Amino acid sequence: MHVDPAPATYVGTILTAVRSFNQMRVCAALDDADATLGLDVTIDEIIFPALRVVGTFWSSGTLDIAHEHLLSSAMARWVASRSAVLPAPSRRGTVLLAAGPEDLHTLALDCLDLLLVSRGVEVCNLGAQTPVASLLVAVRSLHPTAVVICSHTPTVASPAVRAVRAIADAGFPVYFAGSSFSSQFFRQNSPGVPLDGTLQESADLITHRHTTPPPEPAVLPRARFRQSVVASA
Ligand code: B12
Repeated sequence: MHVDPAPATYVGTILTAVRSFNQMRVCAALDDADATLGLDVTIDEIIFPALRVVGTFWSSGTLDIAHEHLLSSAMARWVASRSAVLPAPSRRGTVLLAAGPEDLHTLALDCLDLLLVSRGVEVCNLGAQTPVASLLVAVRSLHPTAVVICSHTPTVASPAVRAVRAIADAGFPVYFAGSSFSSQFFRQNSPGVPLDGTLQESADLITHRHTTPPPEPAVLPRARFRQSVVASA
């Protein structure tokens, strides 16, 4: 009997690969997980937990920063290669993604990008360290149906909070994600909607609230089609 490995087994495989600096093995484990468990599960139950474990081991000194860099770049490479094989967007509405003005943490944003594109959504991803003024330039040109600001560094949370406020003031729906936005004071006094759930939930919510499916192809009932062909003959 064939039993597919559980997500935790893949996380274990990835951590072993990270310890031995084997980037190819990280990507191979992600390919295998994607093929057996699907993209949403691979991101929420394998990529995110692996990042959390490596982040914790790095801060406690159990792993070196080099291990974290190896995992980050392997994951970035895998996400980019997975994005490259997705079909063109089919839904109406563009979603704008950006990291906070001083934030280098882009991986979660890139994972959300991948999940949105896999649902047929058009995404414009500005990536790391997007200044507030530049964010506004993009917003005014693109007219996105929603904007997501992501920040994971509490020490640089203030500029990220300013980015959220600026988007709301410009009149666009704005969401925020990441540990920089965990302050209750910010949440109670600021516009914007938190994305606290899984990435799959966030991608579903944004897709359904802020984009629309492609129009149905016009279908002519068969009998009427035949009549119109006969009449025109
Ligand atoms: C990878 C990484 C890096 C990489 C980033 C590479 C890249 N391209 O993204 C690099 C090396 C650049 C980096 C740098 C730094 N990092 Co760093 N990093 C991480 C790590 C390991 C993963 C970050 C990540 O992607 N998290 C995503 C998920 C795993 O985070 P989560 O909080 O569990 O997410 C939940 C929710 O917040 C939500 N969510 C989170 N993000 C998102 C995004 C979206 C779009 C959605 C919808 C939902 C969502 O979903 C989850 C719940 O299901 C984390 C560890 C961690 N636990 O996050 C540290 C971490 C965030 N980094 C940390 C630190 C301190 C730094 C540095 C300051 C280190 C330094 N001294 O230079 C710098 C900051 C640089 C800067 N100005 O931004 C600390 C932050 C400490 C804190 N909270 O107080 C952490 C927590 C590590 C730690 N344990 O100490 N980092």
